[in-house]
Amino acid sequence: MAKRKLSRQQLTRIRSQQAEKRDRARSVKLGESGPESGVVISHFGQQLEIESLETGERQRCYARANLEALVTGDRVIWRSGQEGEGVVEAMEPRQSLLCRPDKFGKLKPVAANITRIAITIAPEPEAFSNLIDRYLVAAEVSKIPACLVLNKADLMAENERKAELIALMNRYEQLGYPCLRVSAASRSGLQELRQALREETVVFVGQSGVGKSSLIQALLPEEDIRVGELSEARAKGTHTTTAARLYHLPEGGKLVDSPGIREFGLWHINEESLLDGFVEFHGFLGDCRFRDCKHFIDPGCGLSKALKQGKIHPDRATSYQLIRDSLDEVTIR
Ligand SMILES: Nc1nc2c(ncn2[C@@H]2O[C@H](COP(=O)(O)OP(=O)(O)O)[C@@H](O)[C@H]2O)c(=O)[nH]1
Ligand SMILES: [Mg+2]
Ligand SMILES: [Zn+2]
Repeated sequence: MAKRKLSRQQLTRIRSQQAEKRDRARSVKLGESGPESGVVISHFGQQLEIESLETGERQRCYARANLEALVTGDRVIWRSGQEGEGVVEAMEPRQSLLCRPDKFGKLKPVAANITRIAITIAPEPEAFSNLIDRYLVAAEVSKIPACLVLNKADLMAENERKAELIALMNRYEQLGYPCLRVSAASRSGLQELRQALREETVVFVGQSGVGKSSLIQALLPEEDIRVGELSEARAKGTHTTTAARLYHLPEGGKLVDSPGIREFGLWHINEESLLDGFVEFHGFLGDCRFRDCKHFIDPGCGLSKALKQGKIHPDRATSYQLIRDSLDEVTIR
């Protein structure tokens, strides 16, 4: 059979059909690229900023409607797309979840997969062990390991409570909470702090004025963190909902920050879970005479006995009772 000769017209048509197919294939690749692993950096209303764990590329995406509310730090499966048209398909199981109440008192998740809560204290404003214990209870209840960061170490030399503060840090160290001494101002201890955070996803919590913003700024020199501003207080007053944001620490590790997270505290605690936060009490609970013992008050209390024997520190016993008495005020039911 003679080779069929194509007319010029036919050739043109075939060529354009092929080009069309190629274009379509390319656009399919762009619009429907394969699923990737990602992490939620932050969110803006309905949209999420996703970072690819494979390429580091960031894109604003929508989440499939059937997903539960995603928060900063969530690991996701997503597909990139044209700008703003990427889609989050699924959420990976969470290792941990930090929650706080919204303005209606309803608990809302604010950050996922946090691995370390850095409770920040300073020589001034004065560090009350009662407040530290509140943060510790909240951390234990969330099942997130805590550590203590004593900032403003440069003010220690002339501080009249220096010995007290050192003893306090030692006590927490003995309870198993790593303690670091740093100064955002003189930059002492910062390298140790960076080192300690290299494998972590950390949040800094603590009372206003201890230097959280200053520390975060020191850890993230490229970012513009507002230091010395009453951003927390202002956020509280106006119910500003500043979404948490995930930052990469230059030497490894991640940091999640928002005014709401810094206030993270004792929200969802009942008497039973309060005991979770006092790790050294656990071994003595079996010694209480009554199953529903009101610890340190009821006769035959195992914790009272341990206190008398010096196995529980008096400050922790006092702290436990103070928090228990205040639970009705702070618990959001
Ligand atoms: N002396 C000293 N002052 C500090 C240090 N870190 C922070 N400050 C100061 O403490 C104040 C509160 O700091 P800020 O970072 O805003 O605290 P935040 O409320 O915990 O975020 C500011 O005036 C800071 O300049 C430090 O290491 N040493
Ligand atoms: Mg601040
Ligand atoms: Zn008891």
